[in-house]
Amino acid sequence: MKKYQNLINGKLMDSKSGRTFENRNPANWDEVVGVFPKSNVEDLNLAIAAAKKAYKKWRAVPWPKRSEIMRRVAEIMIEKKEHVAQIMTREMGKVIKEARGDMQEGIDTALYAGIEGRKYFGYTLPSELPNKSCMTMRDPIGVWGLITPWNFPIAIPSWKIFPCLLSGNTAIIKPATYTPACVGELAQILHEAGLPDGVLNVVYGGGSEIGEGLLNHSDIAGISFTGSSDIGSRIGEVCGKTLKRCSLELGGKNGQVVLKDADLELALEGAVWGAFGTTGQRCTATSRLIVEEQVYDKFVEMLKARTEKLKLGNGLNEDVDVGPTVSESQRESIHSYVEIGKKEGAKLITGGEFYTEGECAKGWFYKPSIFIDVLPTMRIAQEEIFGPVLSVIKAKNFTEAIDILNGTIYGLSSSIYTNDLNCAHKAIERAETGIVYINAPTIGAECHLPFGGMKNTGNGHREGGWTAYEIFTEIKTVYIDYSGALQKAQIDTWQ
Ligand code: UN1
Repeated sequence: MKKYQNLINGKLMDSKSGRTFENRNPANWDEVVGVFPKSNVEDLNLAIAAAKKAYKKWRAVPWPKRSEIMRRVAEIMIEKKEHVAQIMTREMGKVIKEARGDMQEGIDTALYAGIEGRKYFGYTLPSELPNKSCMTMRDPIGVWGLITPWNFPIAIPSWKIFPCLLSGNTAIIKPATYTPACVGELAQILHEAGLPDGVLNVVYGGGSEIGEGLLNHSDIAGISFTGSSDIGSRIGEVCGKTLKRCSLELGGKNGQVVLKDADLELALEGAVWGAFGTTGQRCTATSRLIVEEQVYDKFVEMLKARTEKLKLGNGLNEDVDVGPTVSESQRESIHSYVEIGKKEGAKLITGGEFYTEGECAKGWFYKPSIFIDVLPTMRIAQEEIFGPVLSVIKAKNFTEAIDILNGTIYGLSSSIYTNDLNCAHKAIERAETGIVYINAPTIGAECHLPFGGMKNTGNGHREGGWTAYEIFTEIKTVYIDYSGALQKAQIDTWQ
């Protein structure tokens, strides 16, 4: 068990409140992973003041120099990959292979930031008037509040921290209370890499105190949040009122479509990985499987058999496929959806209960669960469950499958398995999701491409790639008049 402290202005410190909280291993609730300060508004105000002070100097550091720090971050993350991956598995349960992948996504994002600082260009444009030039450049925005979830404890903080800081902003990060240790390790890496004091501050604590505090503080220029649509909508409301920049990455109800001509073995591997990888706790997880009727019965049979082979257990064991859910309350919430599904008349063909074999009795394990004969209107086909529950829906044909795919309030990720080129292209055109996969599962986005969703999944921003830098910067338009005379746009003519 390790004691973590807030990081404010480059110094590690306890909360002024004197309060602490623990986080525990969801695979073995007896194990305390770390103890963290339960911060209050006084801590937060100190952090915001430090970030405000650091901003002036940091924004003046040339982009390529800021970029060099990010490259160094990547190097240290590579050295510490296994160490942090082990902490991650212990603090939120994902299996060790996936924890390494999560860390790798952070490394890739840092490497991307390590070159982006040398190539972040604007536009140059001609002027309507002679002896005048025009261009655009990008400015940082100020002090950001970064509020991150527990399901990708390194990757998602990395998506926010690196572009935010590389753009010349400073920030306060409030990590999820289930996964504070990973962010603590990441902040330490940033400081080892030479990040100046106050540029990134870590304040641990709950959403109602620290999240709300960030949201309502007049010195915070922007909020970047990943989490539920309910909280996101509240954040958007306050940011709208106070005119803060706001980027929201919210819920999903992602569907995988399997058409009659698909390679069923391939579609099967995709469905099992998409639905039960990370114990279904990804915003990109496959939550609905939409299967064309000609192959429905066969595919359901294959799916049940394959799912029942998955090995549950402590994610630190290399041969385990599915780890625990993150907490007791998360498991309860997942189970309540299974009860809802049964009441709605869907047919549960496997799972639907806690898994308590041997050592697993000490953790929050839930059996991978499949409902078949689900109707698109049922709650289990509409609401985000965030757990290992897959709803299988039968579709008459391609057109109906795409209608079902699009028939939710969310629009993050979708997947279509087919060997018919025309269907693949039609699906790409019609899918109302920010990410579309052809012959690949709904999970597995790469850090150099835009990541985000349509409809209630967000508010139009895209993390990842170059688009993340659009979130964290303002465009500045510059006109340079070298005529030596007053030239009036729209009034003077060139003749
Ligand atoms: C998330 O689920 O919140 O595409 C992020 C994926 C990962 C990121 C998921 N690279 O599944």
